[in-house]
Amino acid sequence: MTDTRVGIVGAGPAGLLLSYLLHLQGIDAVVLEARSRSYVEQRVRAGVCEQPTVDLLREIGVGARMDAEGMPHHGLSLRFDGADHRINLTELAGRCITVYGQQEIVKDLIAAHEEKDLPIEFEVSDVALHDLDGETPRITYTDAAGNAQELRCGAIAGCDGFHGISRSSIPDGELTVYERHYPFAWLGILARTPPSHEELIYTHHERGFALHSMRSPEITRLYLQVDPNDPLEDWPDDRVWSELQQRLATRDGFSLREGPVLEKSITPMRSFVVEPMQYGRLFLAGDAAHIVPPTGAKGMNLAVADVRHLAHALKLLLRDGDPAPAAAYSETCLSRVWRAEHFSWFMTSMLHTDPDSDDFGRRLQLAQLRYTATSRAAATSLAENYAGLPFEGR
Ligand code: RFL
Ligand code: PHB
Repeated sequence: MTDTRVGIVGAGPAGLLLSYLLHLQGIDAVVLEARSRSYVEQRVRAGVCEQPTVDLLREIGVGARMDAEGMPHHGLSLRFDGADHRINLTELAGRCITVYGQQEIVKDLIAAHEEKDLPIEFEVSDVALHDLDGETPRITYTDAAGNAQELRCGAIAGCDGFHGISRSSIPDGELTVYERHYPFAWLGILARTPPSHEELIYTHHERGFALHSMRSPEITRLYLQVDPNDPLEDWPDDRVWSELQQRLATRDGFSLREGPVLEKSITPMRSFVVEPMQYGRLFLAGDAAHIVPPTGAKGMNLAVADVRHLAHALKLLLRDGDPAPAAAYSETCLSRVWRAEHFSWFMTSMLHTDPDSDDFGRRLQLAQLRYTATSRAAATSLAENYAGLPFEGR
């Protein structure tokens, strides 16, 4: 049996950042991760960091590589009716986004742990949570060497993503689930070719949504709306490129660069929130508590906002004996979560082609797109949400 103040399940952005923030506040934590270090460092996911995320990473001293290699973008394009309509984020919202891969943030946080000798255990299994409603909850697990282990904690953070065990360790009847499924999925590719445009392009097309993004001056990231039942084998590279070419075409002859496909996967889209995000001394953060469809680029950014609150609340609970911020954790997080849920649903509904919609619905989408592109008020609303609303409180 080992003692730690906080046991953290999951070494994604939520778990790693929480552990580091706790360390900076003098609170011991141990991170337990089911996968290997190389797996979590290679997993291709988010690309867009909103301004408050960038500011926080800088403030805590893990932003050096992001500042050197990340790409600040001051605008984005909405592409519809065969033309681009630029939203100037910096002018409208006074802040911008930085394109920097989630796995690069994960690498930077793991390196920061290594430098300070902070514990992360990779390749653990059989993780189970116990005594959540008492003051010393426990985590049992099998370590990478196959030995049974037990961690006695002051609090547990469930940062183990949508498919983790933390949320389902909460007794039946304690949580309310709010969710919505969409009749489409995203097929994402990473291609070895320079981006074809200097900014992100969110495209609404009758054949379906498409997104042009990037990871570096040499690597392009592209997404296509596909049927959620499509097997990946139905999408050989030449079909992906042909579809991207058709959807991204403009009246003035946009040219999409093609190149070798380095990674390809299909992600279903859903909106999901549990309330409350805590039970006893277990606190859920990030995808373990909520999922947004990726169209608003909010999932990782929400995980960052959650753990920023959680680190502060746990410091007060465990170091200063003040239980109030921990008791209010869920309520504090949920107002930002629901704002992001709404924004992500809004972007998704405006930009995708809904197979269950009708001509009336399609006209409404175009009316919304044209309004967003031409009204400063509507564009400002998109810009301030997309670039990230300020963290409120602490
Ligand atoms: P993660 O990243 O899923 O990490 C959870 C970790 O927990 C581990 N785990 C366990 N460990 C121990 N025991 C168990 N029983 C465990 N079960 C699971 C897992 O191995 C994993 O390492 O959750 P976290 O930290 O909450 O982070 C959330 C983000 O990963 C997610 O919200 C974003 O990737 C969403 N997202 C985007 N977010 C943005 O902010 N901006 C974007 O541009 C953006 N683009 C995206 C996205 C997600 C996408 N996909 C693939 C879902 C684009 C895509 C295509
Ligand atoms: C990405 O670059 O992976 C990306 C960009 C914007 C999104 C989602 C994902 O909305």
